[in-house]
Amino acid sequence: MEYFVEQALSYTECLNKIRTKYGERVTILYHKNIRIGGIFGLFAKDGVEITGFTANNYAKNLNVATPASSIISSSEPKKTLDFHEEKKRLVEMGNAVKKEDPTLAKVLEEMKSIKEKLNVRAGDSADHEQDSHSTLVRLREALELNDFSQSYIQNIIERCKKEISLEGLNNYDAVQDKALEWIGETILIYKEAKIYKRPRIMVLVGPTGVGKTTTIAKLAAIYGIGNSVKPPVSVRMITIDAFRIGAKAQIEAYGNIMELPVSYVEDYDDLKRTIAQYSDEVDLILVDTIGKSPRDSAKLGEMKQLLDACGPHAEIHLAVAATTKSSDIKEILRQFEPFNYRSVIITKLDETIRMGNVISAISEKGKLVSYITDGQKVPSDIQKASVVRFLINLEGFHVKRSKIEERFPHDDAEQIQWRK
Ligand SMILES: Nc1nc2c(ncn2[C@@H]2O[C@H](COP(=O)(O)OP(=O)(O)OP(=O)(O)O)[C@@H](O)[C@H]2O)c(=O)[nH]1
Ligand SMILES: [Mg+2]
Repeated sequence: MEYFVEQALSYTECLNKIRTKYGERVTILYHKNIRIGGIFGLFAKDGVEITGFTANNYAKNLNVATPASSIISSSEPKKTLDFHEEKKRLVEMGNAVKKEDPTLAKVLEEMKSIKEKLNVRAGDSADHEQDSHSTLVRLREALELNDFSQSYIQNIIERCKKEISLEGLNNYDAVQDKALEWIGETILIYKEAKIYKRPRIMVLVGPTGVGKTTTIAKLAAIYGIGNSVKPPVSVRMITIDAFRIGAKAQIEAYGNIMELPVSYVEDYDDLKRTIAQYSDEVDLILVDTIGKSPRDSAKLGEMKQLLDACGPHAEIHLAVAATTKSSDIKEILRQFEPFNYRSVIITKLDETIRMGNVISAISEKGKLVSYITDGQKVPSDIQKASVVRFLINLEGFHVKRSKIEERFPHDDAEQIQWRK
């Protein structure tokens, strides 16, 4: 097969030229009117250009008659077409095009890539259309207002695009309700065991000044005083923070108010001995620690070794202030990982109206939240963490409380029984 492009002053003249040059069995692809001759665009005449290919090889290879409409003339008899034969030959022909006419093959490749690009653009523009939908723009703004991390926001937006139709996006309230539900699903709540091996040991670790000691005092009160669903249990407080000025006085003051003894320990052996001594007489031991910078891994390592004295059943909980930046919270969650903490206690919720930073970090790291504290008052400013509490605090969201409570029921009856 050979492609040709021939020009002449008329169509008939061009056809005759082609017949003379290539014979009768040629296939015409297309013709167009052109200007022929002249110098610098002057004196040119109207003419015709015909593009086609010689059909001899094609017909010979196929062993069938080339369609009459495109062949100028054919003297050979037509043969019956076998389907499989033809398929095979068409494939061969395609390969022949590639081999014999690299220019045509290149043009085909080029067309293919343009087609692909057009398809991608079509996809892009549909995506863009959804992205710029007023509901998603508004939702993104509401999430940003609450300090959610960009990756968290992106996940919510992508989920909206995937799970809500374009028509559905027109209903902002419904989309917002869905988004709230999805946010709620990412908040994992720590569930207390129903039965603990006595004594239950709770240790609080965390960065400096987040409210560990205050929270220890609040916990001591919750468990020591008890409430309508939880009978009081016998509590002791231990601190390994007795040497900093004021630290001892602070926890001692709480101990005195609640009439709960406080012990001071210096090292591993001391801690082990004190716990062993309390084991027979108390239900709950609360251990307060010295705040550590998450960047000081040497000091964190030392404290980890000391806390090993609490034994394998001790529950370590990490206290983090709600006022911390999302990226810093993630770093804290990571640096305290060697302590194998069971939950995160979010403190100082009263000091911020934005909780997206906390929600993003804990959910992206898959951590459970046990308590939230929202004030300096001991013991009242502490609550068991609940999804509802996080969601109703969100700024710029119209939260239907009853709907949220129904979706994320809070287990008020959660009660701790002590195994003697
Ligand atoms: N607003 C507010 N302040 C709190 C909360 N919890 C603790 N605080 C205050 O935060 C300050 C530090 O509290 P601490 O309990 O001493 O903090 P800490 O983590 O033990 O500090 P270090 O032992 O120095 O690491 C105190 O002034 C507390 O009254 C809270 O939930 N909200
Ligand atoms: Mg302290």
